[in-house]
Amino acid sequence: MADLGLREIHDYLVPLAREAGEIILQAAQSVSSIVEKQNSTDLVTETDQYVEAFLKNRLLQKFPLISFAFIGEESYSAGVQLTDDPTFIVDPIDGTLNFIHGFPFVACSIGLAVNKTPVVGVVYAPFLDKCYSAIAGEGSWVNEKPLPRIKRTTSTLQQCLVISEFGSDRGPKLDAKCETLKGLLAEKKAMVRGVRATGSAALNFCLVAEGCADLYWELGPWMWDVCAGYAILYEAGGKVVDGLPCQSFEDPGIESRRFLAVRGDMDSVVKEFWEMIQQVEILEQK
Ligand code: LIP
Repeated sequence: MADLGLREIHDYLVPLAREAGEIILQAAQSVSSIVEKQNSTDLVTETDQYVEAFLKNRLLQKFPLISFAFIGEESYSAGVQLTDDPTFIVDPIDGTLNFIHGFPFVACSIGLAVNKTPVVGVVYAPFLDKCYSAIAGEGSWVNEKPLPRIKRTTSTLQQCLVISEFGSDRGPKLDAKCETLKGLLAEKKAMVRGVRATGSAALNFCLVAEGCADLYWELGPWMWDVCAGYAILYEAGGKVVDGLPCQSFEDPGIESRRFLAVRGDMDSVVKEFWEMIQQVEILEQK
């Protein structure tokens, strides 16, 4: 991996993400061309497409000698497979709905995966001017300052601040998610301290990495929503387990679309969380 020059790639991606952030900030002044994808909560704008094309061109121009694949949210078409080859995985605007409304949890997320494992990640939130980044084996940073390695872990679910999202699924899956969240908020035996939703999966990973939240649970995000955040979380000492009850605490991988991101070794809390999940058979459906 070292011969890929991960440091050089990281150092190129940080200012590139900031440049993309500038485009996003400018465009936010008059958002136009909002198009529905799956439904009226799953949206795309001209800016998403513009920023993705900008990033793709710049990445492929900069690294022409190494054969990188590219997967981006807006140019992805069903059937494209993530392979073991080095692949840039990009969400030009994670939190598109927030972008449209001016809710500040918006991020440009650029990850590099090798063997399907995130090895470099940059998540830049232009409205907050926060840039999270990481290189596998070298550390993680926020605004270029080292992100302290996670020390405090919680031993019970009751002590946790949880992040979750409703996503764009409607119908029985949304009901099952809501039932689960209701249990987390109301059940006396495992009542968490609170549940938050930012609307950006990439930033949710960073918030757990930074220690602002203990758990992030979401079923549905795609690899571009999570790839960069994964690298940042792992380098800060956190990890990802299956978002649905499972026999092992193994990482389900960035393509799984079922994530429970935690601050380090919290296996007993993970078990408690899994027990709280309602209507698992509905949530398991693809
Ligand atoms: C969004 C995620 C968010 C999730 C949404 C959506 P987008 O990404 O980051 O957490 O709940 O369903 O996937 O579409 O704004 O890039």
